[in-house]
Amino acid sequence: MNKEQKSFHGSRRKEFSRLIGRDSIALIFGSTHRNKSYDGDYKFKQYKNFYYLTGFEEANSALMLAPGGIKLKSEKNDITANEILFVQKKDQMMETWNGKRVGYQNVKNELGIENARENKDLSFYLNSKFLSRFRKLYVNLGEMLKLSGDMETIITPFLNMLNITAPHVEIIDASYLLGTMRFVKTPFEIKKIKNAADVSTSAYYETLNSIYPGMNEFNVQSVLEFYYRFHGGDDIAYHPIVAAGENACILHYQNNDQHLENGDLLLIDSASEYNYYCSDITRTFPVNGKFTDEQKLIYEIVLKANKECIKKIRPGVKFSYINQLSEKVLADGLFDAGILKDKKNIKKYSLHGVGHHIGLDTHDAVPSAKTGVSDFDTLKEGNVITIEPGLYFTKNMKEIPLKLRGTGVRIEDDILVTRNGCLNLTEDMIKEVTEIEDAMKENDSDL
Ligand SMILES: [Mn+2]
Repeated sequence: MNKEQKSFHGSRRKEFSRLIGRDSIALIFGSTHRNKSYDGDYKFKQYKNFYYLTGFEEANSALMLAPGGIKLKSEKNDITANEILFVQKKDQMMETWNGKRVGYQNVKNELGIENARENKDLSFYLNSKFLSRFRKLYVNLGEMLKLSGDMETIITPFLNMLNITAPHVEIIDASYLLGTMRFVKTPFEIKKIKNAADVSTSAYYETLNSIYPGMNEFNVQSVLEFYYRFHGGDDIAYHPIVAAGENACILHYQNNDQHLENGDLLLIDSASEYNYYCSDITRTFPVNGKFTDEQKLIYEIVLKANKECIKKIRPGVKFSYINQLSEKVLADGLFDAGILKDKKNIKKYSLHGVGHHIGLDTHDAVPSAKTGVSDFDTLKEGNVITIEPGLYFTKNMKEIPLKLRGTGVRIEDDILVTRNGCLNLTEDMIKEVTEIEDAMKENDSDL
């Protein structure tokens, strides 16, 4: 791990320790392998909060933070420790099959975390006698309950004795507090999100040139994902939506297995992850390279909402205001076009909110503005959010002009809130009607 990354994760541990205070202890578990079927597992993915604090990608690990210090037995003298990483034991055979393990002796050097032990030593601390010395225990409880294998074995006695421990130490899920930290991104994180956005952007351009009527949604998906990986993206940020025609009206459409019909629009909501950070992009293209007049009308209304919202983003502005603004632009646009008779009905066609925070998670695990806690509704420098207005008309909406039924349009960008305004991290992504039509002119089905 390079110095910059060590310093980022170190600063997160320091800040989290400061927030929980000297009379608290925190235990943040990393993820374990998850079985897919028989003896096959899903590709391993670290828990994002654990990654945030450590940058460590091995399974079966846990981080203990004790801002007030705990005594740790050492080979020579006992030492006072503020941070301990529990990791897998070195094991020649396991490493031959599944890859290298860092080993606790190398943690300080590799990761910059002061102390480390084997994960089985965690048992010594997971009991009432030890934990009762603290006023609060912060643990990623929701994730802890999903641990499997060796880690599940290690935590089971703790869970069984929870009724003995809990009256003495207040047990708190750490996710909320970590979410308050993740709300504002550091320059290190912004670079990663920008990287993810750049990988996605390149892939969209390469894919745009190979869309034509008759191909399948999964053809488009595969070209995109080929280029994510080709450009160094290490995972998809979320299951992609590649939805032609009316499929675009299913917000979390999963199957991506229908043919692209001449004259339909194709909605693509797909993006790459990069070093655990997500981007989130949606574009809507005409399958045959040219928008119909009706499609163009709807597309321009959504594009206007997208742009008007982005224009307003700066520190101090409320996310809920941006949401209202998006609805207003969409409602006004449809009303002026004679499609919407009563602006109050806009939600029937706009369906979802204008955006969300992105970061380690695509829908970033930060406190929700919707709870009405104004701190998290007011945008701050370092927030990264999506702006993704959309309009959706299903085939059974009899009140909508026939030519528009079976159409969904969404345009989504990733926006960094800067000191004086904002920066569109996906500004290189094509989104004007004429640009899209020009870029798709050369497409043909000989590919
Ligand atoms: Mn999104």
